[in-house]
Amino acid sequence: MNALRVIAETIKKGSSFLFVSHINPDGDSIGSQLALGKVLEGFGKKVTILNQHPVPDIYNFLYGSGKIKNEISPSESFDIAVVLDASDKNRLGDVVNKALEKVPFIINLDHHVSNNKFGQLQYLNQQASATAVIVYDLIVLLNGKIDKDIAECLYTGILTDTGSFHYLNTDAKSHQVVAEILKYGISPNKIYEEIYEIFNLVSIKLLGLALSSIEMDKTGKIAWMKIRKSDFNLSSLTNGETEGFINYVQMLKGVKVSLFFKELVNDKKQLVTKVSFRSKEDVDVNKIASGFNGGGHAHAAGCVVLGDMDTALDKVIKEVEKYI
Ligand SMILES: [Mn+2]
Repeated sequence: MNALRVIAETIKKGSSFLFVSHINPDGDSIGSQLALGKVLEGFGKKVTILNQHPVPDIYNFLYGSGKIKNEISPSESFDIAVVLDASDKNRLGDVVNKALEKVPFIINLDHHVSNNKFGQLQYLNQQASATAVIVYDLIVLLNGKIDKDIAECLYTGILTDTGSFHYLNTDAKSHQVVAEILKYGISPNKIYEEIYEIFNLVSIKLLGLALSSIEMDKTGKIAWMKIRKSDFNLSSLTNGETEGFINYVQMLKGVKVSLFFKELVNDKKQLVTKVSFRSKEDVDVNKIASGFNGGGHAHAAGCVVLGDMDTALDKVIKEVEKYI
């Protein structure tokens, strides 16, 4: 039996679920959690969604986003946990890992190449452009009822993980799923505006700063932008406000690897630098990011390097040069 079918059968038997995903949640992780959550609630099941970090403001328009928790009472118990869009338990954060300790059964649904196959049941499909594509197939297997809210959540996952349908992972299947969910009356125009056109003033100035920081190596094949912690202090920013910034680096002609360095303080109060990678052609940035305990996909990946921006920049660029 197909692994996804086994997962559907298992889910049918459960009654209380904990849905979790990676730290710094994005459109795919949140959209996938909310879509599957509403379908299971339609079957009368109890679903609690928990993430380490809050929903970025740009995804607040999604149905149910206000119900996503960042902590839960230790007395709560669940039959089954579903981990969506996370390659590794370490990517879930302390709060989520603590909550998972008490759940007897874990289902792992993901599309990252770097997934390390944790959990009792897994459905790992690297071909899927987004976890939302996998969730769509699962909903079909469950005979779940899709409505406009669910369709918006799935669309958001596919839209953001394909970079608005232009990344290399964009394929026929992504468009087939989108064609199906468009039947529920969602507006691609409205969703695009919600996610990409609702910049606030601080965020657009930050983009200006990031753009003017762009540098290139001497080969012209590696380019990067950066935002320092001192820039962030301009205002309290959520992660969503730098969404899509890296695409501007990728627009530079001849560039094969684009990087975005963001210096910040993590939950343990350490100074760290978050690095996002994008690549073209044959450069596998998942491999490079994995060398820094990160990962992702061949053409889009990320990692977090302990220490300030300059140290991280030096280490990461040196490593990228080996792949050019
Ligand atoms: Mn994803």
